[in-house]
Amino acid sequence: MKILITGAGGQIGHDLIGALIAAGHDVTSTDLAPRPPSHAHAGGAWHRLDVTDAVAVRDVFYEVKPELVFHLAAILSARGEQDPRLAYDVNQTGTWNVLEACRKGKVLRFIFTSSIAVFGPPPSGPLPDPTPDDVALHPTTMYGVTKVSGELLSSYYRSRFGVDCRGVRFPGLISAAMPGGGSSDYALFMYVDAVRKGSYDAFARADTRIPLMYMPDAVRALLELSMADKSKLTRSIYNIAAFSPRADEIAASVQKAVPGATFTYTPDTVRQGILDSWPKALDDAAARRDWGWKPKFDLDGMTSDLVPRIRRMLELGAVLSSH
Ligand code: AKB
Repeated sequence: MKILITGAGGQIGHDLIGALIAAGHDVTSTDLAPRPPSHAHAGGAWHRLDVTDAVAVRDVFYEVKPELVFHLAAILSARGEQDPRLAYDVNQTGTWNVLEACRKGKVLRFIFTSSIAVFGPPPSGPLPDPTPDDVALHPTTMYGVTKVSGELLSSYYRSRFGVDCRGVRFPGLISAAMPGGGSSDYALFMYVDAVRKGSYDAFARADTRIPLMYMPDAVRALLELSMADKSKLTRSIYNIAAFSPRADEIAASVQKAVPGATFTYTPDTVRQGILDSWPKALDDAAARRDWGWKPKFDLDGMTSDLVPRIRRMLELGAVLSSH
């Protein structure tokens, strides 16, 4: 299948490109930035593309003629609060531009990557735990606001124009790749800094608990949803879940693989506020029922697979800043 990915230079693109190419697809990756060295192995074509530029988006779609689009381009929650205007432009206008290009280019299927950031505490009290697909959405960040809008636009383009739009609400994602401006990044840096420094001062409290997922499961979810039988799908956007550890439970898991690693907790007001507004766990019953979603990795399974990969990544000289 001819596939185009937006925002391919980020953490998800790093693993998604390789998985799609391994499955035999013809992949064109696009991003504002040139192909990063960390993605050099992935293969396929690479186009520079600013999703806020409607003409550029239209031209790339005209040239590539994709049948399936994975729309990953986004400014994440923490960075979005530093620059809400940029988050609005990339996430809102960018999604509009890509959906318009899908409509005009007769793209068969569009995959939207939403997030737990669409949720926020309702005025009536805390979110249900676990949080189901259908609750009133009260996001607290510009990232969350634009993800809600992207979900609604996806449903609109599906019913109004027949573009087969589907999507998942991702938990915080963890992998041996550069994260970019997320509030859930503390979880990855518990691994990275434990390996490279033997200690990590987390920007979240020890009792912080949000849904998390290991990247191989996240990429598999995208592949499975994108290939699922349309007649089985009862909705366009699905919660998906894996595990929901407290930060100090992640620390205990890391310590099994990196003995002696120590952790301290110095919450950052803005990012802690964002983390506290998110669900503690997600109910993903609809995804399990409709397209057979099931995660393979639990926390300790992820830890044993991830730590050697982080060691390799650091040996290869990746530069990651913890804050
Ligand atoms: C973020 O922290 O902003 C993202 C997300 C949970 O969507 N990783």
